Amino acid sequence: MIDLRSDTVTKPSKQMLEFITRAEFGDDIFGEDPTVNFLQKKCAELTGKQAALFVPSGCMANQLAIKAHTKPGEEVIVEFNSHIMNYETAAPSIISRVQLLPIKGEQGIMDVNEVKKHIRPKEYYFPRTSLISIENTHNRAGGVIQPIDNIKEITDLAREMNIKTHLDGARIFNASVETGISVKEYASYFDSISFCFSKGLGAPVGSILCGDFDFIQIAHKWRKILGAGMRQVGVIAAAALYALDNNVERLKEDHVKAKYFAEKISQIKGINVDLNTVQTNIVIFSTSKYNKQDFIMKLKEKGVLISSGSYEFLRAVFHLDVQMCEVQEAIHLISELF
Ligand code: TLP
Repeated sequence: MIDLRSDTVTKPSKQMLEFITRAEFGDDIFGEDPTVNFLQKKCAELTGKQAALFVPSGCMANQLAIKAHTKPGEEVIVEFNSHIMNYETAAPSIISRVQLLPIKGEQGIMDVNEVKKHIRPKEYYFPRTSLISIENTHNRAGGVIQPIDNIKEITDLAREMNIKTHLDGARIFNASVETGISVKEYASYFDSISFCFSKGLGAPVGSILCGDFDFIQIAHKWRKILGAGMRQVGVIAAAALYALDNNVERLKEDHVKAKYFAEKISQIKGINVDLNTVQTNIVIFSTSKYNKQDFIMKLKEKGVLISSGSYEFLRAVFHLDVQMCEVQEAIHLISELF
């Protein structure tokens, strides 16, 4: 099977598994896992933040950020198609008891004036806007990179209005290798940043949340409350370290595969792709010939797995477990359906 459903499907490589066997472990509830401590320190340095917290998933990282930045009854501005808005089971309403205010962006990119319009005035009957979150790269928009000037404008506005900012940087390394802007620079505009080891970086599990000491202290407590205090978790932190040391630069190869795939399928009559959105490792496309689920099924029968993106869109994601020859094979098999 050629699995293009997500970059989360990657399996740990032999070298990664060997690296894990050489790592040292301890009980992280006592703060004694040297591998976790090293990973957290490394990520804090990498993002230029005071501290970092290793968590099981990107969802947990985002939810801990919302919890630590807000109080119940407040409001969080997110983009309409963001992961937090769509794929996190309305967790902000459960865990943080806050309301999300979605703003429709252009390809996932919010306009600063729209954001400004939606910041609540101080009248007592409004909720307080306490957090703005930006997703970079933007998953549902097709791996779109948030322009740095736009990030600066929105985060400057937030600071002026005393509003915290969070970067859902699940795929921030994809943005960074493509633009040459360091993760530290991207992070510098935000109060907190999360990113995932379990996506294009190829680790089996894990994400990290970075921010200042007080913020991470609250997140740490809430990680425990949510039952994700982990013990000899250096086992997976080691995989994350291996991923950081070995799998960042190669993300560019996934972008080449995605762009090649998008270019080729855009030439098939009956397939629509907006090539402008294909900036990193995700391709969002649609077809007028098939209904979405039928297309996914037919392609599966041929040996290619893709997923359903948002609404009418289909999604193919490129990662380290899909080789260029498999990309070509997938294009060939798709073209046979037309
Ligand atoms: N995205 C997954 C699915 O949930 C859609 C995927 O296959 O792309 N932020 C962003 C921008 C994400 O894309 C994801 C996962 C997360 C957060 C959550 O990460 P996990 O799955 O580790 O909780």
